[in-house]
Amino acid sequence: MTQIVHQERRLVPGQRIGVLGGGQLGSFFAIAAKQMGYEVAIWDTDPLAPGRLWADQFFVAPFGDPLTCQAFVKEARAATYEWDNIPASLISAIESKVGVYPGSLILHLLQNRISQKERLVQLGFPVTPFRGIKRMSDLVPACSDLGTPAILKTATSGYDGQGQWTLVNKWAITEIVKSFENCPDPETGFLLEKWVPYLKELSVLVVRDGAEGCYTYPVAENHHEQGILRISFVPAQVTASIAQRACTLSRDVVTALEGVGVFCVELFLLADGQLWINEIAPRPHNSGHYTMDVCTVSQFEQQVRVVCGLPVVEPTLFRPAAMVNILGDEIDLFKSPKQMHPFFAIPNLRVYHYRKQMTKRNRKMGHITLTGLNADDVRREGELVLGMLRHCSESHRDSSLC
Ligand code: AIR
Repeated sequence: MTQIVHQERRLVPGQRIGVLGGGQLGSFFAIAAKQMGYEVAIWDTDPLAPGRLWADQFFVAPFGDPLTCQAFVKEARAATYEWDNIPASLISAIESKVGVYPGSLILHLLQNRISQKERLVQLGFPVTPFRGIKRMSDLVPACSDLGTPAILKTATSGYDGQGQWTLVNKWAITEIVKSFENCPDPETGFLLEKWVPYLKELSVLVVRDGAEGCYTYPVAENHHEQGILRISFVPAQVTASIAQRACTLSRDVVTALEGVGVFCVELFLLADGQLWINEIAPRPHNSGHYTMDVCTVSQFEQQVRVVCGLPVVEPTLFRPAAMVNILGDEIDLFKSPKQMHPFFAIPNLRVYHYRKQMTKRNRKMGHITLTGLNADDVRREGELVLGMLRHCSESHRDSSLC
């Protein structure tokens, strides 16, 4: 795959930016872009994708549809994407006409977990021990080699905990081998990762314009449930030296990969203070939503700036924040005034409703941000609100059954 580098990117308000993907990340991008005077064309495969509500123009077609691709590049003066699974070949085709940030080469590299890890190792960055699994018959030897527990992830496509299995023992491995005897995608295969007894999961947003500008956001501390981000705190409760090392490592890796755009580097902090890279996403990230509430410039505005060739800037955090995801039918609480009021009565709380038409178990339907002056208080309040969300939706579920 080759990538044409478009040196000149200087979009002015009134011109249109193309976005591949119209989920919550594409929607927040569109809101930031429109606030800055730009127009936005969104392309999604789902006619009900929330991005349709914010876009000036909305294309619905499978990614790769040649006619839509033609129409898209006619409209857009530059483009970006909000989902790692957009085919890199489509980004490459768009790139032959207009600049896309991040480009097709880095997307191609990062969207396959095996090639991503191999490249990081080649560049000398610390990663979790792993094996690429091309055939299911490779799994048993790889498990004995790495040891269990281990996590099996599809090499491509999985996100938000989908396409991941925890292998705890031999029995689980045999079950997996059986269920994948007809491996759905033998071409791309799986990544097997040793389970790391980490202390904390951290993430750092990096914005890089490809020239001099490269900045990191403060480190976020993330707590997952079933592979899905549940709650995130900023700044992370780590020492200043760990925070600094996390930011330097994240900036270094995006620079080494020559990334241009907004990236999120997910890290594991081990008990001995080591930091290992878990995964890099070539886009804004769920753990960076706090930037819309407590930073001088949000992750989405920085993405607009990179795409339009405007200066990217060093972000400043005004206040600590906690971010709680609203998952699955928890969003139903926001259909009833009685259920919603207690949340809106909390003065330092904001609700973001993604307006997804279909509720699915564990689907990200919205999020809540809490802000305050004291990091410990915000952390406590974040946990309380998460408890409230869980408790109220359980009662709501029970009462709807009656
Ligand atoms: N997303 C992208 N990578 C990971 C995530 N969570 C965001 C993007 C994408 C949306 O989640 O905004 O469009 C897809 O969410 P869903 O609920 O439709 O699967």
